Amino acid sequence: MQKGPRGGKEIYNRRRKELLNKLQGGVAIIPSGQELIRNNDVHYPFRQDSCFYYLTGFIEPESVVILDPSSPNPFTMFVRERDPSREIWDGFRYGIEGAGEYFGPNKVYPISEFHTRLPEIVKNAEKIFYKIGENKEYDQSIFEAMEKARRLKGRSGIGVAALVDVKQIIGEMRLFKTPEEIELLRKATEISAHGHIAAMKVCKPGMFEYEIEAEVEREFRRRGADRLGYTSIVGSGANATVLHYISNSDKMEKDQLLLIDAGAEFGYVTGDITRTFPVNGKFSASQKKFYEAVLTVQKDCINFVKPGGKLPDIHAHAIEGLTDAMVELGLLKGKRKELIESRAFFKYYPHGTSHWLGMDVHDAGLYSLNGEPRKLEKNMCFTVEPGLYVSESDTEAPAEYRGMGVRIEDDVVVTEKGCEVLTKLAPKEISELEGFIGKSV
Ligand SMILES: [Mn+2]
Repeated sequence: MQKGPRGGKEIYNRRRKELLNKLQGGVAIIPSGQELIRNNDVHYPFRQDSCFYYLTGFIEPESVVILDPSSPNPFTMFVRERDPSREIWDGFRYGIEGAGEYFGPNKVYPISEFHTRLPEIVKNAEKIFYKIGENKEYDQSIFEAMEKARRLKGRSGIGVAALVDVKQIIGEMRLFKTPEEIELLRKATEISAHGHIAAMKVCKPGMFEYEIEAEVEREFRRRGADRLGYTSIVGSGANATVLHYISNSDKMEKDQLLLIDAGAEFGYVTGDITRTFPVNGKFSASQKKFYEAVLTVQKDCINFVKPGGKLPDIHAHAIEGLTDAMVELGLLKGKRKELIESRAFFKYYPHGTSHWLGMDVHDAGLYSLNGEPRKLEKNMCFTVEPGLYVSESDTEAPAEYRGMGVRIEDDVVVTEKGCEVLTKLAPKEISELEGFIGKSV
């Protein structure tokens, strides 16, 4: 086993230094992710909390990081102690010594001492940087420690410290990707694209959605993905119109479209790709018309990405294009402007066009600054994912489009003049798709 944080200590050291500079007058308390019981003595697979990982590269649960810029020991870790009997079952732990040796803290304590040491940690802080609501036990300890610190100040009249959401501050750091983060994103999105290609190749009428799901995820793992970035959506026919369809349990019929929204996580960053294609490998005339409308809009939106642009402008662009398509396809009647003002388009395009992407599929970072949508800057990473969905029961829609759902999603990173499409390996042109589908041998 390779010891220490992935990519070496330096990356995490740099991130902590940057955060420490933003914590003047305060102390940050950042707990690890929590192990969750699924049933009885079985846990859900553990994945480290993204902010905690971002600052440490440490992947064990039951840990806390303290960052205190006013202390001679600005970086403290609380971790699990080594436990040979538990390690037989659960595997290696770094313990106090290992965490100290490999992760670079100034001080390390056993996690069992966290609650008793906390009042001392927060005693002089004017601000506590913490994320409330993720762990009730820590919430309680921190409130109690803050109250205790106030009481220790006697009749001074000084109130409790201010509580600041540390995730917002770390989120702003995470929003701007460094070269090594972009490299990881390239890898995660490349693996993700290969998963989609693998699915296209084996797809045949009569297969079940879960077989496609298995194929996508097999390819992810085969190529070294750590896990999924989110639960895979594999929806054929009208299931594609259910935005978060994850049961993936139906049999796929020859005249249906199949929508796959799946992304691989690699090195704690994830891809997020959606592709839609005909189960039998050949677009029918109506499928083609419907699909091409979304594809044209999607490509236009990508061309629209550049520094200084804004996500709401890209979304507005998608809405305009898709509303025109809705009229063209006979889904709506009227003028573009009115259909947008009345939000009539929302019936067929009920979601946003983009979200930040990174360690989390819906990544951290503010969308607005001072009440205004923020400008795109170099090294921001996000998705472009317009779609069009017609409910099966929509008797107002032309019969040929009922139960049809198409979404096309790519991941982009903003460059000097435009953007790099990280997911370009995943086919989306009709001719390309038709060349791949069902061509496994
Ligand atoms: Mn997405």
